[in-house]
Amino acid sequence: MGFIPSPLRPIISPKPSVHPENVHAVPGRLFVSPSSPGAKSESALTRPPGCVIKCLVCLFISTVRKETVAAKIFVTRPVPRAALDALAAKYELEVRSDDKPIKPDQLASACKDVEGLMVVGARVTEEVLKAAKRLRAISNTGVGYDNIDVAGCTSRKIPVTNTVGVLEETTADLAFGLLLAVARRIVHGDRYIRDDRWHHWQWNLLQGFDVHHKTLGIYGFGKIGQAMARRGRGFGMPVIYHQRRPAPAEIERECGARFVDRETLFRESDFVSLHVPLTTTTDRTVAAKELALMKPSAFLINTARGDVVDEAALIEALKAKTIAGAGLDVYEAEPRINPKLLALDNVVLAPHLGSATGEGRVAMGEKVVINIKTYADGHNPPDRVLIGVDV
Ligand code: 8YV
Repeated sequence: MGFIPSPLRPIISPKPSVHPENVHAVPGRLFVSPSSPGAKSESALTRPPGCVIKCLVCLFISTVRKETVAAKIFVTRPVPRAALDALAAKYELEVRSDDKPIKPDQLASACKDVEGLMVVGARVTEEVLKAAKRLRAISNTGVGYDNIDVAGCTSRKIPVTNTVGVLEETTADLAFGLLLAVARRIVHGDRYIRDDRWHHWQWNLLQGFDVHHKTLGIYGFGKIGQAMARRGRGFGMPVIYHQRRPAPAEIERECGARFVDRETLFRESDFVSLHVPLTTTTDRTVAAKELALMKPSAFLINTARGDVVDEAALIEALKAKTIAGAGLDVYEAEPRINPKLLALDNVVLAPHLGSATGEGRVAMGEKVVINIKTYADGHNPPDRVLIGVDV
């Protein structure tokens, strides 16, 4: 199916291109219109694929009225320029220039007359969906989509996409980095030097734990878990994993990983790395019981979601040294960090940096563009999130 015109937002003569030179520098909102007068009218953003007759009528009406029509997309934060340019060539964009979370009521009011929503670190709640009467598609910039009321979107026939396939290796890099940092006390060492406390080499100075050839346990063996397994293999680590069902044999072979039951994973691993999505079943799935199964010399690494772990139980385990330490990138109430965590010496903390590389961000932006354009062109977007499907 070709493009489908929008009956919703006629723009009689598109404004000239207003490409953001530097979206971070623009106060308030930045409005970007389709960049060329020939910009195609859009699209399935205004109607789900299949409404051919209605759309042909719309095409007729808009042709007769000699109007160029563009779907409007709201972008919740500044994203890489290339992605904005690509979208601005076809759609009317409104880009929020503030790189901070947007409040639900502000998002609700920003979404009132948009057909597309590019979500960057924002929550899409029922309040937002209720207000966004024209919304036809949501593209989430991230793999996890627990920030979006997918059930509410599904009941309104609003497809949701994520950015699968571009940030798994990047996130696994950070997970393995946290693992090394906490086991080998790299952050402690850095602090030690900066505090001007290093005056001579010492046998006992900042002794950590070996990583190589230790058992790596992966909880959640999706693409990030698999990328983590490959890193472990490079360090000569036996890799075990758990998820609801074993992965296909060829994936196990390629990652050198062995399926074990949940209890074995916590009991036998020297490092447990969490890679499950946050769902109602994984909410606080790592609690006192699981932590009690772990060896006193074992470490917990969490780059998944803070709510996957019962943080109070983790703090207790770290305090009592029933586990050796933790490397965390995500938190129950982020960006607020429990002060008890800050007081602990056996934990390395990162501020949700899993996908935070220049290359990663550009790739995420490209993915969003592909998803929006594919859907707008009347096809199923490649990264469509399906409700009830486990990652
Ligand atoms: C995102 C993430 O950058 O992809 C994910 O699931 O956690 C992050 O890397 C973040 O969610 C903002 O969209």
